[in-house]
Amino acid sequence: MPTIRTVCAHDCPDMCSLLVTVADGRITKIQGDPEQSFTAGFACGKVNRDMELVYSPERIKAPLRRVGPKGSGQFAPITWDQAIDEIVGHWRAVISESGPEALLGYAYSAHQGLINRGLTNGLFHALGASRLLGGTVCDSCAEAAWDVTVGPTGGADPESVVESDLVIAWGSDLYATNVHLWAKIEDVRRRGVKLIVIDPRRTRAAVTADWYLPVKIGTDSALALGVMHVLVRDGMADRAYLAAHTIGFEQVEAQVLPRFTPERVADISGLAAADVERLAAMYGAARTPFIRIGFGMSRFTHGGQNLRTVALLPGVTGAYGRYGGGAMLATAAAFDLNYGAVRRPSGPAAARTVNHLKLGEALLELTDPPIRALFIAANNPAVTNPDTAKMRAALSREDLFTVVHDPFLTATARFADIVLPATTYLETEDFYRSYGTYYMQYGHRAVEPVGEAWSNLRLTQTLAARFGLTDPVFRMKEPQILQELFRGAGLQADPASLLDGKAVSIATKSGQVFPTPSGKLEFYSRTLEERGLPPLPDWQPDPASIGAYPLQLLTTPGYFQSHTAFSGVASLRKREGAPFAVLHPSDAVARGLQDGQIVRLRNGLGAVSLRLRVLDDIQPGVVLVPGQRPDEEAADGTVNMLCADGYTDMGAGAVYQSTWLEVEAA
Ligand SMILES: Nc1nc2c(c(=O)[nH]1)N[C@H]1C(S)=C(S)[C@@H](COP(=O)(O)OP(=O)(O)OC[C@H]3O[C@@H](n4cnc5c(=O)[nH]c(N)nc54)[C@H](O)[C@@H]3O)O[C@H]1N2
Ligand SMILES: Nc1nc2c(c(=O)[nH]1)N[C@H]1C(S)=C(S)[C@@H](COP(=O)(O)OP(=O)(O)OC[C@H]3O[C@@H](n4cnc5c(=O)[nH]c(N)nc54)[C@H](O)[C@@H]3O)O[C@H]1N2
Ligand code: SF4
Ligand SMILES: [Mo]
Repeated sequence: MPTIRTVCAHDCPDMCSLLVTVADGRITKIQGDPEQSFTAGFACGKVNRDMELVYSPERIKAPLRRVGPKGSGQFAPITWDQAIDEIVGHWRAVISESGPEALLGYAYSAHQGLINRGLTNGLFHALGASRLLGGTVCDSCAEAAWDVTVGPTGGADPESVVESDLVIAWGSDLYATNVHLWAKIEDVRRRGVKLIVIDPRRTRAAVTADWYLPVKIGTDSALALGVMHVLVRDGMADRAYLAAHTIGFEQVEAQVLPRFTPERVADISGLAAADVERLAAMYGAARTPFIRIGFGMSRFTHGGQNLRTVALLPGVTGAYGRYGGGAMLATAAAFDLNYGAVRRPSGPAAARTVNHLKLGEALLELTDPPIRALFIAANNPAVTNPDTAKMRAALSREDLFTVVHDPFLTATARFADIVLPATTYLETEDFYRSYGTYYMQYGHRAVEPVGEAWSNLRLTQTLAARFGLTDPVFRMKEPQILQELFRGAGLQADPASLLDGKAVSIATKSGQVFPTPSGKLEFYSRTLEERGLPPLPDWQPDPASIGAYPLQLLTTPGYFQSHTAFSGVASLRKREGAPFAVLHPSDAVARGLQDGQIVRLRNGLGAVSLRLRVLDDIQPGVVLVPGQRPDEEAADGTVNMLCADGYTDMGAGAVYQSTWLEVEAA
C-alpha cells in the first residue's frame, strides 16, 4: 500500500511530519514519521485519526446558496460554476460602485501551508481590497513583546532540551499544545532534569511536573522580577554576559528590582515568598535552563509587558548564550523566505487595514466605503473572535455579501450567502515551515479532494483568472510557487531538493542572537518608550479588574479540540466531553453551586450556560473555560460572548483574559 510523506497543517507548533497510508484512494492510517526527529514517529491523539476529519459525514458536500434568513443555516446546493459566477458578479459590482476597499477577504491559520494560506491573501492584496491585520486573535501581542525584547528571530531550538539542565513550562500547557516537546522533556527528565510548570491552571503537564507553581493570571512579570531580585541579591547575575549582550539592566537594577522583593511578589502572584526564593535558587544554579514561554500569559491588557519580562530572565544569568538554555516562544521568524511572492504578488502599496479581532466592529462601523463583501477561509470568527455577539450582528447585515470557504458548515458559514466546500490539508499539496521547531518540509497530497471540495489554491487561482489578474503566481503549480518562496530569500536551500518531501532542519547550535535596534537583549526598550509604553519591565494590575464582577476568566486550549477545527469529528467531540466551566471549591460553596449543575456565566457583555465542574485545579477568584466550543455543543452560547474586543498593550492583540464575570445557577 502506498505511503505518502506529508505534513500536519493544523495550527500547531509541532508541525509533524506524517506518513499517510492510502488504499484504493482512501486514507487508512496516519502516523508520525520516525525519520523526523522532533515528530519521532507519533502524531497526536487528534491527528492520528484525521481520516475521521477527511471522511466526516458532516463535511459540506457541494457549494451552497442561502435560502433562509442570515444565520439560520438554510441553504440549497448549487454548482461550482453558479457559485463562482455569483461571487464574481457581486464583487465586480461592489468594486465598481464603492471601490476595492469595500471588499475584505482572507484565509487564516487552519491550513498552515504557505501556499494555500498565502496565495488566498495574495488574491485580495492584488485586488486592492481592505487588508486583514491577522494574528491579533492569537499571537500578535506575544510576538510584538518578543520582538521588542529579543528581536524578530526564533528562540531556543526545542530539540536543544537534550542539553538542558532545567526545564520551565511557563504559561504553556505542553501536554495540550506542544506534545512533541513534552515527549522530549520526558526523555531528559529520566536523566534527572527537573520540570517546573508555572501556570494558573494545574494542567495535565503540571500534575506530573517536579514542581508546580500556581501563579495568578497576569502576574508573571512580577514573578520574573522577583527571581531577578534574588539573583542579583545573591550574586548569581552574570555581569560579563549582561555587559556584553544586554542593555538597560543597570536601570532595572536601580529602579525596578528593589520594588520586587519576594514578599511583595508573593502578594501579587499568590505564591509564597519561599517559592520565589526557591525558583531563583534553582534558576540561578542551572547552567542551561530552557524556558518554554506560551502565548497564554499574553492574553490580557498588560500581556506584552508580562511576556517580555519573562523573556528577559535568561539574559540575567547568560543562559541565552548556551545551547540548551534560553527561551522559546515561536520560531517562525527564523525562516527568511520570500513571503511577498505569494502574499503580495501585486496590488496597491497601501490599503485600508482591519484588525482581525475588530472584524465585527469594522463590518458594523466602517464607512467610506463600508465593507460590502466579505470572504472568509479557514477561520470561524463567529465562535473564536472576542465579542462574538457583535461579530454575529455584523454577519447578520442584510447588505453584506458573505462567502465562507470551509470543509464544515461552521457557525460563521451559517451566516454566509454562499458557502464553498473546502478540502482538508490531506487533500492538498503545500510547503510548510514550523512556528515551534526549525523544520521546513514540502507536503504531498495524500488523496484526491473528497466530493466537490476545492483547495484554497484552486479557488484562489480560479477567482484570480476570472478577475484577469496577470501575476504568474496565479497560474503556477505548487512546486513552481515553492521556487518563488526561495527566490531572493535570505534562507538558502535548493527548492527542487525539497520536493522529495523530507523534512529539513535549519537549526544551529549558536547562542541566541538579538536583532533588536541595539543588537542586544533590551531590558530598556527605546521602541516601547517611543510608543508611549514603559521602557523598562514592570508589573501593574489589570485595569479591567476594577469593575463590578468578582471572577476572572482563564481561557486555555482544549486537549482533543483545537479551537473549532475538529468540531466536525464526532469521536473527538466525545473525547473532549461537553463544554464546561471550572470553579474552585471555595467559590462554588460561596455561591451555593454544585459540581455537575448547569451554571450561567454572565457580565455586561453577555451570558453563557455551561456545565459546572468544581475542582481545585485553579485558584479562588478564577473561572476556567477550556477551548472555544460552538453553541450547539454547550447548554447555551459560546465563551467569547463574554470577552470584549479590547487591545493588549503591544501588538494590538486580543484580551480574552481581561474578562471579569459572575457565575450563578442557570
Ligand atoms: N490541543 C490543542 N492544541 C493547540 C490549540 C488548541 O486549541 N488545542 N491551539 C493552537 C493554537 S492556534 C495556538 S496559538 C497554540 C496556543 O498556544 P498557547 O496559547 O501558548 O497555549 P498553551 O501553550 O496551552 O498556553 C496556555 C496556557 O497558559 C496558561 N495561562 C493563561 N494565562 C496565564 C498567565 O497569565 N500566566 C501563566 N504563567 N500562564 C497562563 C493557561 O492556563 C494554559 O495552560 O496552540 C496550538 N495548539
Ligand atoms: N476565548 C478565546 N478565544 C480564542 C482563543 C483563546 O485562547 N481564548 N485563542 C485564539 C487563537 S490562538 C486562535 S489561532 C483563534 C483560532 O480561531 P479560528 O481560526 O476560527 O480557528 P478554528 O476554529 O481552528 O477555525 C478554523 C476553520 O478552518 C477550517 N479549515 C480547516 N482546514 C481548512 C482549509 O484547508 N481550508 C479552508 N478554507 N478551511 C479550513 C476549519 O474547518 C475551521 O472551521 O481563536 C482565538 N480565540
Ligand atoms: S501534535 Fe500538532 S503538528 Fe503534530 S499531529 Fe498533532 S496537531 Fe499536528
Ligand atoms: Mo492561535
